[in-house]
Amino acid sequence: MDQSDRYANLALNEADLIAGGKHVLVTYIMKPKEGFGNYLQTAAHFAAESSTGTNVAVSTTDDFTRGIDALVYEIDEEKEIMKIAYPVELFDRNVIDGRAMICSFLTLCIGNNQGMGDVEYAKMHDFYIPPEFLRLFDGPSTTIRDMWRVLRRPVVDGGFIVGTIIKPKLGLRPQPFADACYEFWLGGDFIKNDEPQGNQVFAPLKETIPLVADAMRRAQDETGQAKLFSANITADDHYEMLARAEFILETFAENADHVAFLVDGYVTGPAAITTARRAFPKQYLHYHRAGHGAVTSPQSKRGYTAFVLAKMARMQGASGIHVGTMGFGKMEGEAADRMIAHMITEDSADGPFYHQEWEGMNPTTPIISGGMNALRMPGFFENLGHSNLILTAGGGSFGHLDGAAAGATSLRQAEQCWKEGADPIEFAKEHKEFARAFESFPHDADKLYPGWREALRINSAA
Ligand code: CAP
Ligand code: MG
Repeated sequence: MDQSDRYANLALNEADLIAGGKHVLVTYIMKPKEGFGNYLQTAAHFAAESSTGTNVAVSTTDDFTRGIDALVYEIDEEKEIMKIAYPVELFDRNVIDGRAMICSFLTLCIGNNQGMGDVEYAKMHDFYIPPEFLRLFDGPSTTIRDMWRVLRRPVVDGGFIVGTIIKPKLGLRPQPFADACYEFWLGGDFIKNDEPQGNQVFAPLKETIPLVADAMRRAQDETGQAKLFSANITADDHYEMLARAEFILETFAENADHVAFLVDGYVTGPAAITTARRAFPKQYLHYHRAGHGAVTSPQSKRGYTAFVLAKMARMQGASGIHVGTMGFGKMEGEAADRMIAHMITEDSADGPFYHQEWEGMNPTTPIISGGMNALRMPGFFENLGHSNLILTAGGGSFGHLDGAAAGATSLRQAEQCWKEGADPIEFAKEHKEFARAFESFPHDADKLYPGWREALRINSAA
């Protein structure tokens, strides 16, 4: 059935829709399946399935219903671009407080339409939320400023938070785990649980956490600096998340404000993020995104992009979210991914298709992770243009020849090197830990800084 007379209106103008403030706008890259309708017909069917319709007309539809149809307002068949305007009335609101929810946005805009028989593929690349609707999302309640305050840094441009992930990913018993924390904290600021670490039988949470809290106290005494820990509270069950979080806060006691909660938000979904956001509004909420590549990878023609994931995370209230390493680390990504970081930190930012005004919603920190070490950081900062972020380097810290504390120091020096605009090889001559990073990660050193061996006299010293 051709529904394009009802679910498409190509006369609508994007600027007018934005000025009107009554529609959520979404851009997809969509390809119809061969043998079905033409591009506009498939697009219209897509809009119908994503809002008020189905594949046939139903007798219960009335004029009000038709007033809240999603409408295809722009197509570019050549580029496979399809843009749809969704009236905000379509989206579900909480009974308890009238607020909006990301799961409803997902259910409609990237829900059933992902399995339609006449669609070859469709992937969401960008969306725009009108300010009056955006206001109804929680947004972050704590930000990197709260971490900077704990670290006793300036609350504006407080800079680089040097972090790690305790490695190995799994297989440390409580004491070795806490020992690894202590060692890193002698040089670094922030430790996160690796995402699968929770309450395994060989490392029960109720044994591990008290040892980590003790390691934090000892490292703080030793260094005279505040330390931070991002504790994984991810679970299927809302009550389990609360139980873990409460135990952790109670155990860290006087250091409870040094604790962030890590929630794996892609595998658990918006409900788990919101549980943490609403139950513990004073804790920094660390959104880890394991699994997201299944839908966000550039290889995937369905789902949504990493940009979309990050923008949704800010709306949900993530204090920080992993944004990849923009081509400088081990995970998929490219330099242009800095757009993701800008969209979640700025108050007014351009996405690939839409400009978004956040109207004061708190920012979300870009968390940089995945195969990073001191040698890769100067280029990374140069590409991004600032260093107000959290870096977690597992291999880059625990893989340093002189241990995790030296690894952490080498990362801090990498920021200094970039800030001073220094030549990394020259800088290494004056900074031991940074220099030892060259020897620790020689493949990276060869690739990024050819000639380093001679310049740092590595061979001649041997
Ligand atoms: C990094 C990490 C993170 C990835 C996830 C890992 O460890 O802990 O989970 O960064 O990717 O297990 O790989 P390394 P992303 O520092 O040792 O690489 O941040 O892109 O979501
Ligand atoms: Mg990990």
